[in-house]
Amino acid sequence: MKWFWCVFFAFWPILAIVVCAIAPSMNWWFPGEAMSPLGRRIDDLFYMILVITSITFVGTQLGLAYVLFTGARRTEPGNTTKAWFSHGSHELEVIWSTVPALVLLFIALYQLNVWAEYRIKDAFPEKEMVALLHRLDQKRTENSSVALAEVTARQFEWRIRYPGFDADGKLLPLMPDPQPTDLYDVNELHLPAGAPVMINLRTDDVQHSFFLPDLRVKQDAVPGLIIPVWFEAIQERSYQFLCAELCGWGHYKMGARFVADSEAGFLDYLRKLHQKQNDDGVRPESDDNEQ
Ligand SMILES: [Cu+2]
Repeated sequence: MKWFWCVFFAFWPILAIVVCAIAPSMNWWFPGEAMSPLGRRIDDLFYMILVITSITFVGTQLGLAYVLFTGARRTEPGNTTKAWFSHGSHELEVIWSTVPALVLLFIALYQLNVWAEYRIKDAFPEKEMVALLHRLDQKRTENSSVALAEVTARQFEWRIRYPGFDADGKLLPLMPDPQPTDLYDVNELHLPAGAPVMINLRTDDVQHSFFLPDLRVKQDAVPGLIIPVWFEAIQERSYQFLCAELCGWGHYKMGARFVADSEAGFLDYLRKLHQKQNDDGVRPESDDNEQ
């Protein structure tokens, strides 16, 4: 029976390692390659931590297997090795406290820059974002926001507000409060690809979470807060846009689309929204009717 338990406890870590090793080929891994430059750096951090934890895991499991099998062998009949008692080892305890502490400190310091760029507003690539707004020929004032859209989560949809156009057809900046010229859409977020873009994230009711898995962007939408979120899509295409917070019975309905357009395509999309929103549905009467 003792050999059964030895094999039993050695089997599960081996299975865990095998499952981890085949996970990428079975599609149990990331939802494809990261589609944003920051997402790639986040993946690199993930892999670095995975390597550290894998080495630790394999090491401790080998230690466990060694103790199990040698212990079981010493209870075999005919084995005269005497049991010995340990009162612990001060040196070992210092080592296994200091090494993990140093590893954690290293990870904490190593990821600081990525975290800052991702979350700290002062580290956002604001220059590049403003350059994009100039390319879009946006009418800018000194304090105008660099956000291109406001995304408001509510049970159970994503409401998107974009700035509209002035009388000359020039793109306006996004204002904190809704404007008569603003443009709206639901469950479809369009933004330019190939440059950092920022949105303002809000929620109307409970806590939701803005999640672009391909871009490795996830940010909670918290009642009462307006949270700036930036990202950069590498490719012009459509991406999954989900809610990652169980927000009520219709949580599953908050699957939406994020479409990364070319810069001209984005303006076209806004112009189409503008036309749609200003269309009263009345068609001019045809000449036949006039007669
Ligand atoms: Cu939600």
